[in-house]
Amino acid sequence: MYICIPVYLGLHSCGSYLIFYENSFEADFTFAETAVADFQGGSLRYYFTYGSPAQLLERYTELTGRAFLPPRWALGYHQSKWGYRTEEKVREEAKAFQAHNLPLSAIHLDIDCQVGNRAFTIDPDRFPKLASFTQELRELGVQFIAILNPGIKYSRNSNLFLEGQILDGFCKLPNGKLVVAPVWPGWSVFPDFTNPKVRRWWSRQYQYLLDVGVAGFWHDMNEPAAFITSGDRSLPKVTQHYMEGRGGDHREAHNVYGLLQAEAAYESLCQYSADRRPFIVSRAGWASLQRYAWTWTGDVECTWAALRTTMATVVGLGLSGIPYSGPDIGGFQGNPGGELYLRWFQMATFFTFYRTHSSNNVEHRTPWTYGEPYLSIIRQFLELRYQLLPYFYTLSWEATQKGYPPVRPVFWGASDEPAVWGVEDAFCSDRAPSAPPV
Ligand code: MIG
Repeated sequence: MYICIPVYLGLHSCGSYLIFYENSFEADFTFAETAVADFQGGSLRYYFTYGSPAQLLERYTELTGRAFLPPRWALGYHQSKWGYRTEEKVREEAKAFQAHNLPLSAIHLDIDCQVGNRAFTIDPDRFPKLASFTQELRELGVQFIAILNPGIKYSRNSNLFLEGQILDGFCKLPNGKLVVAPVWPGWSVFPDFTNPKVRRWWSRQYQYLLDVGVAGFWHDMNEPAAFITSGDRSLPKVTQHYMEGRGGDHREAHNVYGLLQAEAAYESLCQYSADRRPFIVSRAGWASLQRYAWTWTGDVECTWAALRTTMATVVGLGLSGIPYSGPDIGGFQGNPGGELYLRWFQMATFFTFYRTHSSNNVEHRTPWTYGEPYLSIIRQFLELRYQLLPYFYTLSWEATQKGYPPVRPVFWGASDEPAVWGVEDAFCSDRAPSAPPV
C-alpha cells in the first residue's frame, strides 16, 4: 500500500469505537486477544471515541479535517493511460468518446507528456499549443489533468534543481550530502516537504500550468518511491527532515511526505483561483489527506481477486476519512479481457473516483476496446453514473459536512449486527438495509 493511516474501527455488540494514533512512524498492529500497536518511535498520543460508525467518522474528521467539495466534473468519468504522448493522440481519444456517444469529463496525462519525465514539464514539441488545446478539450467538456512526481532531476541543467539548492530545500543525509536516488528523470533529489519554505516554493510551480488551462494534478511516486532493487524502495531511514523546525528523520517523515506535497498543491490551487475548486489526486498520504486530495488504489493487478480487494480498500479508505478514491478500472498491469473489464467498470460506477487507467505495455484500454456486448453495457453504466451525479454531489457535500464516506460498508446502518461485520464483497452508498436474518 501507498497510504498508511493509523486508525482502526472496532465493531462490538455493545457499541463500536474508533482509535486514531497521532504518530507517523512505522508501526506493527496485531489483533488477537488484545490489540497491540507498536510504533518504532514518537510519542504515545491517541484518540478514542465510541458510537455508531456515522458518529465515529464525524468525530474522526472533526479532528483530522474534512474533504473539500470537488469540482462537479470530477465526479464524472476519467480516461487515463500511461501512453498518451502527443496532443493529436489525446484529441483522437476525446473525439472517439464523442463518436461512440460516451460521456467523458477528464483525460489524465502520464509521464509520457513530459520532457525526460521531469515534474512540471510538458513537451512543447508534442504539445505545441497547450493553452488552445486545453481550451478545445474544455469545449468538449473534457478537463486536462497532468501527472507529476516529487523527485527533481539531479542536474545543473534543471532550473528546479538550482532553485531548490539555493533554498537548501532538498533532503540530506546526516553527513550533509544530498540524498540522490534513481527515479523516472534519472538520478533525482527530493524536496523536503516538511519545510514550509519548500512547500511555498513547490506551490509556485503549478502556476504556469494553471495558466495554460491544466485543470488538476496527479501526484505519483510520492511515498516517495525510488528504483532500488534491494531494501527499501524509498529514501534511507536516516534521511534528515526539517519537520516544521524541530528536526527529524525519514522514519517519521515517510508517511507524511506525500500528504505535505498535497498540502502545497492544494494551497497553490486555492490561491490561484478562489472560485475554482482544486482537483488533486495523490498516491501517498496519511491521516487528513482528505483535506487536500483524492487518491486511487495504485498499481493493482488485472485479476478477479484484485477486483474483489478493491472493494474492501475503497470502503477502508472511506472509513479512514478519505471519501474520494477508486481503482484503475480493469487493473493496471495486464489485459483484463472483456468480462473482467466490464465488471470492474460496473463496480466503479458507484465509487467516487471513476477512472480507467492502465500501464504502458498493455493493450490500449477504453470502453470500446472489447467491442459488443461490452460497449453497450458500459455505455448504460456511464449514462447511469451521469444521471446519478446529483446524488454523488449530495454525498460529497455530506462528506464535507460530516465526514461520512460516500461508499459505505454494509454494517454502516447496522453496526450491532455481527452477521454483517465481515462482509467485504458488498458496499452501499446510503443507509444499509436492515440486517439480514442470521
Ligand atoms: O513506476 O507514471 O501508479 O499509475 O501510470 C511506475 C507511470 C510509475 C505508477 C503509477 C501509475 C503510472 C506509472 N507510475
